[in-house]
Amino acid sequence: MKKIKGIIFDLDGVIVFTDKFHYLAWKDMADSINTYFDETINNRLRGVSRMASLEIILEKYKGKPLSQEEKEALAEKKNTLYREYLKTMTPNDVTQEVRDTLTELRRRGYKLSIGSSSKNAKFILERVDLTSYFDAISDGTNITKSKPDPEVFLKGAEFLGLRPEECAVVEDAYAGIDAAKDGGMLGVAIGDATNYRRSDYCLTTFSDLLKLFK
Ligand code: B16
Ligand code: MG
Repeated sequence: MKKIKGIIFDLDGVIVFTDKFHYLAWKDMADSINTYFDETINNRLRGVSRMASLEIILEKYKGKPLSQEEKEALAEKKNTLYREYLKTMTPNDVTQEVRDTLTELRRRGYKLSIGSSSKNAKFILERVDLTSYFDAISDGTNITKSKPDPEVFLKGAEFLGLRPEECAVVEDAYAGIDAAKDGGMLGVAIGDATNYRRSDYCLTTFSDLLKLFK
């Protein structure tokens, strides 16, 4: 654990919980094209990019074939509604435990980055007043390949000026742990990802990070 100098955090499912907003916005979009969508399908969208999420939802679509333009319009429609929900977020949507843990990790000398598939990551961080807690932000706006590709975390490491093997990734999604491991980083799991065999360490609660990174 000594060589770890930077910690890269997934956003949705680790720092904030916007699953319910994703669900409501995708549900609205799916209803508009008479397509079945439920919470189980929503769980498969964790860490997956917007367009890849749409393709998963369209597995249940039975209408006429959709052009790329129509698909992009559907994704845009979902995102517009999703951002309306995001506007209801406030600093109270981040726990004191998360704030204190991030502050203490930084005090201990670790460099911190976000590593999120979301193109809305910076907007969310502003809403919950968390931008200043991080040294770098790698998100859906600076990548061409989504998790499980390691790109978002490799960029995060690069933004921190560190090598991949000097970084740990904190993730809630299997696709995120795959991305971390395939990128040569330590995979620290919380939530859903604690059931995944590729995870190196499992957290019961966010502040367990302070036991892991002394
Ligand atoms: P957007 P993360 C991911 O964020 C979400 O888990 C996933 O459900 C979403 O589809 C993806 O971001 C893209 O989000 O539509 O806002 O660009 O977990 O990687 O922080
Ligand atoms: Mg996540």
